Amino acid sequence: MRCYGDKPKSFMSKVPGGMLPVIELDGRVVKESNVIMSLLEEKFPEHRPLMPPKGTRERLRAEALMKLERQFFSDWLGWLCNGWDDAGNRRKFESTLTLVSKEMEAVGGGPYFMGQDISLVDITFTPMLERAAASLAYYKGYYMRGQGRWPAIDRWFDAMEQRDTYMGTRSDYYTHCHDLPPQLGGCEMNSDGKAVSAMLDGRDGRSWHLPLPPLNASSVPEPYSRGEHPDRDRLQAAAKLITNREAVIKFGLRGPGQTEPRTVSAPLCDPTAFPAMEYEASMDAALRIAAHALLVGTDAHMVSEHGIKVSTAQNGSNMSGAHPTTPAISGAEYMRDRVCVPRDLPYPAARQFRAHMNWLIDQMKQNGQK
Ligand SMILES: N[C@@H](CCC(=O)N[C@@H](CS)C(=O)NCC(=O)O)C(=O)O
Repeated sequence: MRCYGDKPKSFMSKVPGGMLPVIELDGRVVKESNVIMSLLEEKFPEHRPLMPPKGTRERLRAEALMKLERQFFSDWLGWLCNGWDDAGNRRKFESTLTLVSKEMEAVGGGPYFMGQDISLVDITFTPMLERAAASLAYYKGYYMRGQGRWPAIDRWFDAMEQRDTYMGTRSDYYTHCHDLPPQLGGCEMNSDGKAVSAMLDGRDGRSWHLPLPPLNASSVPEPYSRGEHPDRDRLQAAAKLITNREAVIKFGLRGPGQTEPRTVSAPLCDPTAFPAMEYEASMDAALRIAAHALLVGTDAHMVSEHGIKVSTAQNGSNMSGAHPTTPAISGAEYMRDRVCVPRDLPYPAARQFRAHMNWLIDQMKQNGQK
């Protein structure tokens, strides 16, 4: 599996299968995530243990919960990746989710599987629960969170999302829904998924456009229990854009650089894409307008007429039929669709960035019509 391009030779020589995660500890290369977690637990005992001591009832329960995670994984994919027997696969998934939820409630005082404190059980479940919530909303129009049906699952997510360590690794629904199919070999959309996927992809004409609706723990389709701070989120997006100016321009210019439709296993992550640097001046001018709007607002009178003119001055005469549009527009679209959470920005800031890219695109299109 090489969904995201070739890995360096130095890595492949140690991990011939090319799979992640992997660690090298005391000269030993360890590849399975559950083995990695146990090894770290064993090698670095100077912290609160994340597993109960061997031979205790709690330990047996933790081990049984690890097996339940495998069942959850299998029933989640059994529904997500199959187009047949939608109702049956959904029932199977729901009955396992109910078991998971009951286990979260089993030890009083929750919110975690083993009670008050996070453990390896939570860490094992985290990637699967997070991806299940995202992918089932997108492909099946099905909300696991925030519906009142599994309050223990909601409490678990809320508790996890108060942890900075978790938020440093957590993706948003959009990112997951586009990185899962290359890994899984495809996901199956049912008729309920169509409207939700349009919302999550910003294709509904509203969800990625200004003014953005408020973001909170009961937001649909993507709840966000920490809420948002729009001013700070916009500032964060602007800071990232400005401090990475050169790399961002080059990345955006991959948009007009794609002269042919490309067949890559992960369309949003094309390791062989190349930038059309001849349009650098336009892309730079366009992104300056976006940075300005993120910092001070989008009021029409604040938008620099000059900037818009520069950003749209170059026409795509060097571009083939694949993108018969202004290069800076194609660049802004390319970037809008590829902002990755959390690699590039946290979700609330990424959302602001995507919406400001759409606003910028509208400004450039309107200028083209004048
Ligand atoms: N059993 C492994 C799963 C390994 C695995 O499937 N890794 C995927 C990412 S989740 C991978 O490395 N894919 C390689 C690629 O896409 O290039 C574990 O849990 O550690």
